[in-house]
Amino acid sequence: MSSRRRFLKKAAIGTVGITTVFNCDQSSKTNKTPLATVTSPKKPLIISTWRHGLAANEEAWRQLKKGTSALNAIVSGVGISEADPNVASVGYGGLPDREGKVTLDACIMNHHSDCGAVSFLQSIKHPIAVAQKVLENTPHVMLTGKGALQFALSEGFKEENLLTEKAEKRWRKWLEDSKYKPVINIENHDTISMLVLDKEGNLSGGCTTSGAAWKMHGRVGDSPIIGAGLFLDNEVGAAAATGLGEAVVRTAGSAMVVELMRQGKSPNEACKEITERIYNKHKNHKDMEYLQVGFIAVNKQGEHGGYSVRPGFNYAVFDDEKGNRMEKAASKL
Ligand code: SD4
Repeated sequence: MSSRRRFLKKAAIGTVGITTVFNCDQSSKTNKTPLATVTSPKKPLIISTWRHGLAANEEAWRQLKKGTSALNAIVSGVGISEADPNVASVGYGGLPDREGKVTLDACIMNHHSDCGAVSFLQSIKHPIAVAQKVLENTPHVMLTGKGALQFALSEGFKEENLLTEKAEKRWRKWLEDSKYKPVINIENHDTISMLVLDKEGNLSGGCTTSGAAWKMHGRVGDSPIIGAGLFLDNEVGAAAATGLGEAVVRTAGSAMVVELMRQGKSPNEACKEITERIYNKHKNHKDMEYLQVGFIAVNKQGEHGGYSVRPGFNYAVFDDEKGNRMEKAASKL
């Protein structure tokens, strides 16, 4: 037998050996988690960023229980925040850019890793629903600006004014000295990211925002970028971000959280490690002064977690056992 064939044979025997060890539950001989001790997943489970995540969870849960697909449940759930004029960071009522324009970013991803996104979209109240149409009805993953609007109109969405009187008033006030200084997000009204583990144990997620208030016209944050604002791998887990998008894009935040879960970290540990990495990378950065980033994550076992740079971040969790409630995330500072 050639040495190469002998090597392959040995490798194959090795693999069978590991499988046998697992089947006999003698896993202490390996450092992998034995299948037998994986707790049965809590499902369905929904987690969403910030306090307005409670209302979003409520609606998504109602949809899931009716048998609606996870993706449709996400669109309906975060659609509550998009339509709420009192949520100043998502959809209708969102704070505008420097020019007084409300520009929206959103993305959605299913358990097959299919995704759809829109960025710099104006005049459409439900960007998450347009992102879903990008996923379903185009060969692409992201449409932006005018092209995204054109596509939305072709799908039957209607243009409307998204700048509420209240948001316009705040913009006019800001114009008085026009200082660009992102406000650290501690007031529980921010980008909504939602992660779902459905009753089949499949993961999906969505993220929608009006982005940073007073941003430059044309600025796109992390929220529509798969890997930054949202990422999932149905074999491992899902993660999503809120906060200063530039910092999340620089570090491929959500994708990194999922990778750490793949390596065996819990959702909490994974969120903490990536948040700390972002903090360390920004320690001497001009953005440090207003750096706030928070992550939420869920794994296939239905464990969830969250962590942020600064205190104040929380997320809404809905499961059968405890219903809909807020969880406080720990923070670095
Ligand atoms: C952005 N990440 O556009 C969004 C804004 C946000 O919490 O999440 N604020 O940068």
